[in-house]
Amino acid sequence: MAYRWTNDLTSTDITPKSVYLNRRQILAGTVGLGAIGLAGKAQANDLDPNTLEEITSYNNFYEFGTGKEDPARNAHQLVTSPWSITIDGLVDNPGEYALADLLDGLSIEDRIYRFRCVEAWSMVIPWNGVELADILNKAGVQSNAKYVAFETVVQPENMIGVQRRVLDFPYVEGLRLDEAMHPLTIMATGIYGEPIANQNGAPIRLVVPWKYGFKSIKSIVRITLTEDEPPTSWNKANAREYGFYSNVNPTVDHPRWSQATERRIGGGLFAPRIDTLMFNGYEDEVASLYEGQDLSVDI
Ligand SMILES: Nc1nc2c(c(=O)[nH]1)N[C@H]1C(S)=C(S)[C@@H](COP(=O)(O)O)O[C@H]1N2
Ligand SMILES: [Mo]
Repeated sequence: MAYRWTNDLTSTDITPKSVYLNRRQILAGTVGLGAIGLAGKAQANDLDPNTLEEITSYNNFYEFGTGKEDPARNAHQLVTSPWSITIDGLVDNPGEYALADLLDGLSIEDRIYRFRCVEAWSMVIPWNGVELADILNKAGVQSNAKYVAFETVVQPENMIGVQRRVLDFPYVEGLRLDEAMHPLTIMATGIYGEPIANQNGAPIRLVVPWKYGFKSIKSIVRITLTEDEPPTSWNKANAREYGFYSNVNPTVDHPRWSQATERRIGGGLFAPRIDTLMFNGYEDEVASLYEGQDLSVDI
């Protein structure tokens, strides 16, 4: 089956080919440094997808260890079938939904998104998934719901990081309802047309492309609609460093490092850092969600 990747950005956001700097060409040595004036100039933050090998071998999934290579080594232990998601709280149709029933009738879309970790590395990932809004609409969101809370599965016998208590598990995350209903917010079930690898959050994980990667919670087993802002794992671990919103923002530094630039995985040892974009490049689509908020306060 041929995949046609739909671009998430409007045409004005797409870097013209003439100024486009392809890191694979640089790696292959087919673009001379002099010709492109590389010295001292940040590389364009383009949408050239990472390879599946890169996407599945450099991960954060603390349930399987804190090292970047630990999830690829350990996540085969994750049991992903059968899988169900409990949807509860302020919904009309609460219950435990088998994954296939939840996805039934929903369209699986292809979305190439930038993915920016708060640690200042990034990738471009071609996801397959459904809009979270479609799932929430199936459950029927009640009018008093204001937030959505998410929870990752805990399989202590299969998860070395849970055994070692490297974080307070289950991993939990949350979004404001308008963020959750935004069309860019997806529940991913695949990458490159393949079922999502265990280390990337099989069988289904959240992807919120304008927020730091830790908001994109993996291997979800519970979704709860709430009236109050739900607790989130990294905020519980260190509230000073990780806020509830965690929108990608090059002008608000992490207390211990700059967020102005990032290292694109796969660029090679000498690749220049690239500029981090406001809302990770999705400003036109999502800035209106935060009108009237001070984003240096609501971190
Ligand atoms: N359950 C769970 N979800 C998680 C994490 C985690 O440790 N546990 N790590 C987060 C962080 S910090 C990042 S950057 C992304 C990494 O996603 P990837 O490994 O698919 O690139 O997953 C996020 N979701
Ligand atoms: Mo991250």
